[in-house]
Amino acid sequence: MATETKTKKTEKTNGAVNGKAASSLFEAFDATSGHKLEVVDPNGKVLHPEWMPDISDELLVEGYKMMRLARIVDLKAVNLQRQGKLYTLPVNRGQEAAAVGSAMALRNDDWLVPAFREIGAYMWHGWPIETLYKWYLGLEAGAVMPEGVNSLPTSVPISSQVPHAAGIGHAINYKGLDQVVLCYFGDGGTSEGDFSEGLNWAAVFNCPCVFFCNNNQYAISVPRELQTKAQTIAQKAVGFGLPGIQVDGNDLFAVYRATKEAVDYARTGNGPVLIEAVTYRMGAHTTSDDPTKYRTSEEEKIWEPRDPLLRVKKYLLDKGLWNDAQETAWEESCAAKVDEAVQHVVGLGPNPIPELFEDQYEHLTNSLEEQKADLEAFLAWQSRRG
Ligand SMILES: Cc1ncc(C[n+]2csc(CCOP(=O)(O)OP(=O)(O)O)c2C)c(N)n1
Repeated sequence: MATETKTKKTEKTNGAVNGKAASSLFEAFDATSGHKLEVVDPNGKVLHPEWMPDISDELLVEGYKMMRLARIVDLKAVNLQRQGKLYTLPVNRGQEAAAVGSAMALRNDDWLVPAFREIGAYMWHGWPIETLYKWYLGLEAGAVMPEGVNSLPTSVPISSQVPHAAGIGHAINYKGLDQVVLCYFGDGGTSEGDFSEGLNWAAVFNCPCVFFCNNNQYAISVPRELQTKAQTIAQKAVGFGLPGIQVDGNDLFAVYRATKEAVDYARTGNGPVLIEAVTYRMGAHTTSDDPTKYRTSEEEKIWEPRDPLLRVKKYLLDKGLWNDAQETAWEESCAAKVDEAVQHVVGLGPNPIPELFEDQYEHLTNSLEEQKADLEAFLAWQSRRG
């Protein structure tokens, strides 16, 4: 049964894998062309109307509102961490267009496979704010999706989620469904074996996966130039035999256009696509990192005016789709929502010890039993010491 499905799919889509069914977008921005898809400039002016996505004003405003909410959730989390109320967390500032613009291209029943820096994508796809903060607090509940939200939890081991995404795509094919998987990872993630294994599997078995690389210029302190000798990350698609496209990751319009096209391409049986979103991690890698050790303030200043929120806001203001009073009202309502979630979550305290261990296997392995006993002994010693 499985082999039959696989054979049919491969026959049906061989042409597409060889590029014949690639849409004009993937042809114009072929991964080897050196072209990057940009639609709107940092001042909110349309640079390339020919690539403007088919997007309603309402959807655009919703996208902007989600980006703004994501920024507020992120800043609040960093503040709380600085007060010792949350643990180490990854900072999202600067990557809101990449996260929201890509998730906007999904259907509700599609699958989201996040890395750890996509607050806007999580929320767009249905993760409650509370769940995000639970995860930042190290609670097991922060990794449990509510009923009906098709998403894996946050993945901290770099790129380990990529083969999972390929596996979900394979299951979708096997079941004859028409869902798509959107899987995120960073530029550093593309150096991992899991990245290659996942993309290769998805390509060979024609899985409906969109692989989305947030190229935010650094993997902790390692700059993109030391990560790979490839000219672009999008180029890596060529070796796997699938379309690859580089987009301005700070441009909501470009990200949405490319992801929507990739999602449609994957959904209609053509197999995976690799998108490289060129963006910038404006904050630190995590709250325990000090970026002044490896990058300059001059570089940070170059990226400041390219803030992804500014560009959509300017576009919306110019078109009369948004105004300052709406901005203030939205910010206030976001702050209230975030405060409510925080009040609920921060009072919950740290994970109880058994929960850290009990969801892994039906019966704890000897090694986990030992780890649990060690942790209990350590905590007992710590509390005796005061
Ligand atoms: C398999 C694995 N190796 C190392 C780490 C430690 N680590 C955490 S984040 C990170 C850098 C990731 O960089 P990138 O993939 O570019 O994503 P970004 O953090 O920039 O979003 C590393 C090496 C890890 N979490 N998992």
